[in-house]
Amino acid sequence: MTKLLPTIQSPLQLHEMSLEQLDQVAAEIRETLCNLLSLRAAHFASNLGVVELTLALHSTYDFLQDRLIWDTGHQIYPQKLITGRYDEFHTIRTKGGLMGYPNPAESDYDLFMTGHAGCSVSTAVGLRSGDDIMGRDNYSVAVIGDGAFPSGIVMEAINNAGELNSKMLVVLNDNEMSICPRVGGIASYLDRLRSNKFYTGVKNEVVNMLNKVPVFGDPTERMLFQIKEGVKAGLHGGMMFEEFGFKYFGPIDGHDIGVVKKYLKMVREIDGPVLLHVITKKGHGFQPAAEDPVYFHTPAPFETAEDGQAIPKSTSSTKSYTNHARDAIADQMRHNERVTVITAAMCQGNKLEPVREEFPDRFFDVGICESHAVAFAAGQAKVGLRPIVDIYSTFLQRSYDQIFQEVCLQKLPVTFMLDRGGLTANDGPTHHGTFDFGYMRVFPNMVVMAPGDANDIGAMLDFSLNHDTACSIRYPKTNAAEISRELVPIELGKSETLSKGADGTIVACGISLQLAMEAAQALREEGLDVGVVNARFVKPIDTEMIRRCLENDKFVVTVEEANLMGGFGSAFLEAANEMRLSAVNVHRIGVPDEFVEHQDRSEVLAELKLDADGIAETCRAAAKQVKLGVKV
Ligand SMILES: Cc1ncc(C[n+]2csc(CCOP(=O)(O)OP(=O)(O)O)c2C)c(N)n1
Repeated sequence: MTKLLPTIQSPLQLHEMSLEQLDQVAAEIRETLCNLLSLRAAHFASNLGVVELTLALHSTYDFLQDRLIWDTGHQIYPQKLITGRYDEFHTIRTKGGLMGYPNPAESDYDLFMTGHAGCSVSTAVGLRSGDDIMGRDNYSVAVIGDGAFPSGIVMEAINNAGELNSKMLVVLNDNEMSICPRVGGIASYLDRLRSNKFYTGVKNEVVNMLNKVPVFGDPTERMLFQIKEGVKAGLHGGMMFEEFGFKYFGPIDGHDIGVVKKYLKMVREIDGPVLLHVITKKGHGFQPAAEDPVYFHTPAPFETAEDGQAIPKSTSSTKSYTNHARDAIADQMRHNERVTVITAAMCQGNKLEPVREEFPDRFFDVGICESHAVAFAAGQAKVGLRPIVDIYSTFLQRSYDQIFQEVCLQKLPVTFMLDRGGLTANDGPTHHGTFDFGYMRVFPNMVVMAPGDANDIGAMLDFSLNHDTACSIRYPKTNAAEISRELVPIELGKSETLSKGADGTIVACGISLQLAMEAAQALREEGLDVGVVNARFVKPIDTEMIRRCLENDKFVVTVEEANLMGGFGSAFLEAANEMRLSAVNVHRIGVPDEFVEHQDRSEVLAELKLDADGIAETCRAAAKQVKLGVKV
């Protein structure tokens, strides 16, 4: 059979296709996803789950006129494949290749660059409002998963859309999963909508009615009748949405392109906001992913055995920072009953499953609700607990005001374990955790730390849980080195000097420590004597160490996997200025004031001169500037 997918340059071609042809395209998309994504870590199960939904949307509407926002953005792959990016698809998540999230620079079909969950409905309401003001007669669609749906901002958007009576559609893609099984009251409500016989009856009634109407060229009168009946039927289910001014339809089978298309055609005729509840299955069409969607959210590269099982190609034997953090948390919970741990839907990413099993009463998955997670932790801290918010650095940005008001302003001892701090590589700009030094250190009552190696992480957690204000401990996604040395205990605002150098010092903050040591070793072999300091604290910063460096060293290089603006190096310069010490020979390496593209970790470190070679190169240049006679 001739393949159709490679011939699709524009989704408008889908409008001309029969349901059989659309089903064929769906199968080809699924095959393409399975072939490529087994070779490379990428979002897998979510994309397999929205193949038919994507085709139904793009074959019914024209999203160069209409507007489509995919919530979170990780399920954008089928859209990429049908919007002129099929030939480049093999480059996805590689340097210079397609991004693993929507990217307006790649295609006009990707409206916003997203990767954080929860904002699609707000954006769609805004698009609708803007298009209304501009006098455009188009349609605004948000597709949001049941995991993202409980995010507070979704409620804010629904509230607003109801009041504006926006002519728009929210497609609720209900696959019963966030990354882990979804949690909370809204999840239970959706379960009831899915399973209640009455609603199913209503659904069938509507489907039967719709089945009488041909997909193409419906006579207007029949369509109007159908809408009226549909609205009536909708009133019986989804009351919660109806109360907010939405018309609710569903649940419908999101893998049946014909059914979804019929509903899409129908709801477009309705004035005011509509919620279409679509049931899909994560991993649909690839058995191992359908059976274990948690693992297959972003699986490591795998091979498919003859019996259909997926076998990971390699596993790392070195323990990651995430695992060290998890073990340190569990250890603290074993010894202190006041310690709790809170995750915002990232139990799997933070490897917290064993903690969830061992301490079910002190483990809280609050869903994709970061603001709530932080305010909730503040409440627990107020009454005497020692909560740990275990969260990705980039997602904590969603709770900035709660860190300020609920935690710091109240001087509450909440511990923030910031995972994925630093450059997260192939995910790209939406996921790099490089802003946290800057955004955390500005708040009074906040201590900011970064472990230099695996040993530091447990010690820092122990320090934090015995400290009387909030503390943030940030560490990267990577494996954790164990630097052999006599361990110096963590002391507030004190760095650790690993080696002294007659010429200069590299002050490394966090993950860069190991690379700084490699750079120093290489430089020593060239005759440049450079010492290495493990900064440990961004705040309070070690002013004694800074004074010592600036008074004795010919140059200092600060290194951090964080934005230079507001980061550790900035804090270093501020402290120097406070002490009225000259910092002209201080050189900072970190992330410049721009968004960093997706690429492999080694590539991004090299690009930003954050690898051992880059650190050494900066030291040589610094030495040359102070005329240390080094060949550069
Ligand atoms: C603000 C935010 N918090 C956490 C995440 C991590 N995350 C990525 S996908 C996902 C689950 C999303 O579930 P759902 O909305 O149901 O979408 P599906 O995977 O089913 O497509 C989570 C928690 C994120 N992307 N953004």
